[in-house]
Amino acid sequence: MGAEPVTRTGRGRIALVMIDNPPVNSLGAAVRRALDREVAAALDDPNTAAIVIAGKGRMLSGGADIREFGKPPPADAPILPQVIDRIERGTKPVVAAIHGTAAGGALELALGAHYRVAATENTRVGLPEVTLGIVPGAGGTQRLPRTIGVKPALEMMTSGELIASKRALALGIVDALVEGDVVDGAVRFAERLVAEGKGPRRTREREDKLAEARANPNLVAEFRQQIKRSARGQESPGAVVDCVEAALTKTFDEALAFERATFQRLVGSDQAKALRHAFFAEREAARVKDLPEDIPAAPVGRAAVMGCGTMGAGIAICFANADIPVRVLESSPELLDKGLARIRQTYAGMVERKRLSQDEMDKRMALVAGTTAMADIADADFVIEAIFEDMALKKEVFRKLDAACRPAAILATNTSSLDVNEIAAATRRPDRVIGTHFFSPANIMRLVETVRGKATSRETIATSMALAKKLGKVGVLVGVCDSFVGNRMYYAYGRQADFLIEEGALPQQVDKAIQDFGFPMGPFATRDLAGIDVGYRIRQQRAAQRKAQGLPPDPRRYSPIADRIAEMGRYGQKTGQGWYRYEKGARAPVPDPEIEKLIVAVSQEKGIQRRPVTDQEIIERCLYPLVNEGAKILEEGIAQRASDIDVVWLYGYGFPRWRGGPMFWADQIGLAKVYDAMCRLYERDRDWLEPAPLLARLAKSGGKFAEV
Ligand code: T1G
Repeated sequence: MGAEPVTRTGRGRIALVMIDNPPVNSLGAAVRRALDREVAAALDDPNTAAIVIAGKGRMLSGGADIREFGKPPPADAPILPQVIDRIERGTKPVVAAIHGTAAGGALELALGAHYRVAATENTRVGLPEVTLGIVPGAGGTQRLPRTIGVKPALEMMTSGELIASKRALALGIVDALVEGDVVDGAVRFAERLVAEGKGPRRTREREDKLAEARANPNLVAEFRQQIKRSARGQESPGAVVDCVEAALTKTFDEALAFERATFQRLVGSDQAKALRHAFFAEREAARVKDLPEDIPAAPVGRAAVMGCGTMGAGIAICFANADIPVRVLESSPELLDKGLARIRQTYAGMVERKRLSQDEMDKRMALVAGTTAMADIADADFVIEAIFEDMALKKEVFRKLDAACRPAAILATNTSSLDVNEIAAATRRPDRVIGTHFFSPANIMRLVETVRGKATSRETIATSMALAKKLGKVGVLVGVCDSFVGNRMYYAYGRQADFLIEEGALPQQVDKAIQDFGFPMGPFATRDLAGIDVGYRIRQQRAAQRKAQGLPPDPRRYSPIADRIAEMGRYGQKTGQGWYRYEKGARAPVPDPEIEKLIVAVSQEKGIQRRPVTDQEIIERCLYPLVNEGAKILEEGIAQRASDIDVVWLYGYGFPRWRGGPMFWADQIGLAKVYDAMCRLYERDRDWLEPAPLLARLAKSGGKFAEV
């Protein structure tokens, strides 16, 4: 924090009140106290005709200080609503100067000002509180609808989206855009107000924008139904609707009190704690424990992707989206053309859906080149191999890349499970070999598991982690083991789903229980989406590898159902049927009696007496072994911290964010309960279910994964 978190200087008769609290000018107690003091002084100063409030550095402000939540507010600092109330009630016009980000309390502060100007470029405003499990707590649910209307305000606040300044102008959030320095622009705007004798325009008094919703009482009710589905169990979106409804039915001050009470109720809720955990966990994951902050990340000016199939094309798109020239290398002109067409189609689809302009598509496509000649990628700084999941093939390719690429180039493999150390050993630069495991579709999913090999250097790690951030990804550093973190845990979860349907459940019951828990999809629908043949091929490969090594077949419990479905040619959505049936052109899974018959037949073959299975048993049988595997991963040092495992599951598998991630969720349940359940499962089924020693220790000591 600067010496003074808020300063006041004079620009003629305009008082400039500047927030200076790096890195994001968060509105913590010291800032609120100083802001209140300086605004009061400016209002009292007879030489001041108007006030501009602005932020130093990168942005106006990232909002309230999230780290203060859950702690009693300091008595000697006003709460944000009090500061905003002083601004709004003031007798002199106040102009908020918005640049960079104005999020949450920052936008609420700006809405309490009488006018708002924003920098044209690189500016985003929004009320993302709902993503933290709360509602705007400083008047946002009352002032935003009064500024832009109820429907747009509901959409902004229940999505938590940040919008660019041009859209903010169109909606009416800001009164003017400023090309140059936003503070100068705001001062000029304030001077004009004074010259024109324009006084304060108090948002609390603006009722015109509420008229439409008042005339259409169904609007709020319909919106509440609409977001109930998308919220998937998260409470805060519905709470936002309640606060906006109060704007229509109560006086401003009564509704403000309702909003504050709602904020106070939610800020201490389990969902808000979990969402705050997720917010900080994502940022913590970028920190590598044994990597000093000063290890330089090498710039990545030119990239190359080896293989332009589904994954390779998706990865190439990530580079183009980040404005990094990328050359894709394929083994034949036909495959290259197919791969480039895949990239072009992806962008064309975005243009069609108005997610991207044609100009932007052309710009990004111009960054993508294709070749079949290895020599053409010799100048790349960072090369990602995304070819077939076969160790021999990968080692051969890495030998060639090692020979072709400049010595400083980093060679990364997109393998989802294979041993990065073995791949690195095929080169003369193992220190510059790393895993960058993207999740499919690579241009959509934000997670990248960055897999450090034994020989991977700290510079290579720093460069790869920085690249993930540059690509807009969430990079999580993991160690080498079979399937790293996400898929290794997913395997433990998927096995239990298979066994549950042998014992009495059906795919649709398991999927519904998992969806009701908050996942976007259950395991069976997910397999149909990914393609059953993918898992089938990997299982066949592993069985063949065991045989080739002279090992006996894997003795652990195994369900043949998935293999049989694959052998029926039912690969899932891509063939119109898999675990479910799909009507032509539709993606909604329809339970298929054929599959139920197959499942019952396997239960009989195995001599399993089918029985009713409860949803609670499904959750425990699928998710506790997932947590148990996470505990083993943590203990083996494959993940740096429990919260990293949470980040993998939040961004790679859609674990409900308002539950914080599997390890946070288990801590909330209590590890003794999870451990006892694992002991019972292990007692009955043995198999992979032996409780992890770390889980046992923490359960007995009353500890949490978060403390490891
Ligand atoms: N409070 C505390 N710390 C924050 C913070 C905040 N609001 N925002 C960021 N940080 C920390 C972050 O943890 C990181 O710390 C560093 O600042 C840089 O962040 C009353 C109640 C503003 C768009 O939800 O979206 O207002 O890791 O890496 O990429 O109704 O931060 O360096 O130790 O993300 O440039 C609502 C949250 C709060 C916005 C900047 N506000 N922040 O992104 O930097 S609730 C938000 C962001 C509220 C009111 C309610 C982003 C950013 P460290 P960063 P960035």
